Formats: sequence, structure tokens, C-alpha cells
Amino acid sequence: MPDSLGATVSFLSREAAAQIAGEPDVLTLVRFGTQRSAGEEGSPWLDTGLETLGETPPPVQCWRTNGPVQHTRMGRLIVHSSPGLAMIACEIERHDNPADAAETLYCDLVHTAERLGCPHLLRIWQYLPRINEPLGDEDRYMAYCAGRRQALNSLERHSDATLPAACLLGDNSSSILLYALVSEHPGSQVENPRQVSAFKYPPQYGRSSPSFSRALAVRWPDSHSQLYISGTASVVGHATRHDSIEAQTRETIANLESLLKAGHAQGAPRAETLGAINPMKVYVRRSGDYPTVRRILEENLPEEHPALYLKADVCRKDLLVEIEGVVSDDFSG
Ligand code: 3EB
Repeated sequence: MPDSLGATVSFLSREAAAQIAGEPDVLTLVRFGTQRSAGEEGSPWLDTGLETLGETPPPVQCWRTNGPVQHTRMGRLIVHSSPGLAMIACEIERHDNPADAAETLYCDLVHTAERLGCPHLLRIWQYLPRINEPLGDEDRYMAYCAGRRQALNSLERHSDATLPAACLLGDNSSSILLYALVSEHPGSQVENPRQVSAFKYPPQYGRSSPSFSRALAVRWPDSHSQLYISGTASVVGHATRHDSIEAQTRETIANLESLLKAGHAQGAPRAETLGAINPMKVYVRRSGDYPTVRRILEENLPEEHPALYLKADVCRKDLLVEIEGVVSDDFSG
């Protein structure tokens, strides 16, 4: 199987994205502000269903590789695959318990990734309806974490050291959506010195700790490298910090800067400031906080920095904002 040269990611206007949608090296086009759909056979489009804040129509997140890409269906999964690299998407429309849904999703994902020759989970995006709603003596987020943990424990070869970078946000859709970037190449785990590793959180945040790495550093065969940054919020140690949106946003920035530094020490691109995270996604719980979050971020970003603001619920009720993105260095050939 020929080596994949890896993935590139950027935001495009809706028109520009529509124009390149038929090109063979387009892995996935991720759309926002439309109705949720994991996509269909023969098409690169994926619709997150997340509501956007700010500019309309929102940009499309475009993932490319060195192709050629096939867009197929494998059971309930939509698979965008090129040799050595794939984006796998799945929507679960009917679910009573997020624990069962998560377990099914992760088992299907891992098995399909292995069949594609891409056993390494690099980055996973997850959108779970009513994430903060109580369920028994826990909440729906905690139940999802338990199902995810259950699946990964049952699958050999998966350990805390190989967990993907991830984000998991809530909204009011009726279906769960998961999409994941998987590869024949492993990434290397990067943890944040300011934070307890999520997979080591104490049980007060749920009976099973959340299965993700703070970031994953990947070096592709053409030697370009990337850092996939998980959803990062105002968590220091394992505790939520601050009540105000201003302070939470500033703490999140401090966490991101600390993670960038840790990543560079482990082979990720040199990145000292927030502007290295390009493209960036910002999830805001309360629409009214959007101008404040944006103002504070813009104080710390170059002008016209590619950032997409989305309305979503963060997994803990007291968290108001979460930021994720990708750092890439230039192709060095
Ligand atoms: C945190 O630091 C914030 O459960 O997959 C961020 C990214 C968060 C991913 C997940 C949760 C997840 O704990 C929440």
C-alpha cells in the first residue's frame, strides 16, 4: 500500500468548497449551520448540524490528502478513504442510552479502521444531543464516557498511551454524530502539564474517565508534521476554573499555549502563540458570550485568523467555552 502523505486542513468559502468537491484528493468537506448528516456514498460532504455564531454562510472545513479518495458506505459508517488515511463518519439516529451508542460507535470505528489498514485513531469529533441532561445518577456525558471506555477496554491494542485527540460537545439535535481521522501512521500523545490527563480524572467526573489525549503529534512521510489539539477548556488540574466567560477564555488560552509548548518538545511544529492553531474552532455555550470570547481571542490572534465560532454545550455544565484546532508546519517535501 503506498504511503499517505498525510492530511491538510483549511477553511474555504461555501462556493470554493463546492467547486473542488469533485476533485480526487478531497478527503472530506465538513459543513456547519446545516442539518446533521454523516454523509452519503460518492460524496465528500459531512454536515455537523452545529449552529454557527458570526459570519454566515460559515466556512467549510476542507480536508485534503494526496488522493485518490473513495467515498463509500461500510455498514452504518460513511468512509472517505485514500491509501493510508481515512475519515470515518457515523450518525446514530435512535439511541436510548449514550453508553450503548458510544460502545457501538467505537467498536464499529476501530474494526473499520483496521480493515482499511488505518488502525491508528488520530482525531475524533463527537456531537452528543443533550449532553448535560441527567441520566440515572450521572449525566449523558458520563454515560457516553463509560461506553467509550468499555469499547476501548474490550479491544486489544488500545491503551491510554494511544488515545486519539478528541472533542465532545452537546447540542439539541436528535442524533449522535461521530467522525474520525484514522491513519496507517501512529501519532504520539501529548499531555498538558497544567492539566491532569483526562484518562486519569478522578471518579467525581464520571465512573469512567474520558478516553482522549490532550493532543496528538503526527509526523507524515513527507516529513511535514501536525499537532491535533483536543477540545481545550478552563480546566486546571482536573477542576473547572472561574465563573466568568472572560476568565474562562483567558485560562483556556493559557492551557492552549502550554499544550503547544509541550507538543513542540515532542516533535510537533514549533508554535509559541495561539495563532499557530490554524484552523481553529471555538465552541461557545451561551450565544450572548460570543462577542466577549471573540474579542479576547482576537487580542491574541493575528488579524483575519481562520477561526469558526459554534454554539455548543461543553461536557461539564460549568464550562462555557472550548477551543480546538490543528497546528501544521509547511510541507518540506
Ligand atoms: C476537559 O478538559 C474538557 O470527553 O472526548 C474535551 C475534549 C473535553 C474531549 C471528551 C472532553 C472530551 O475535560 C472536556
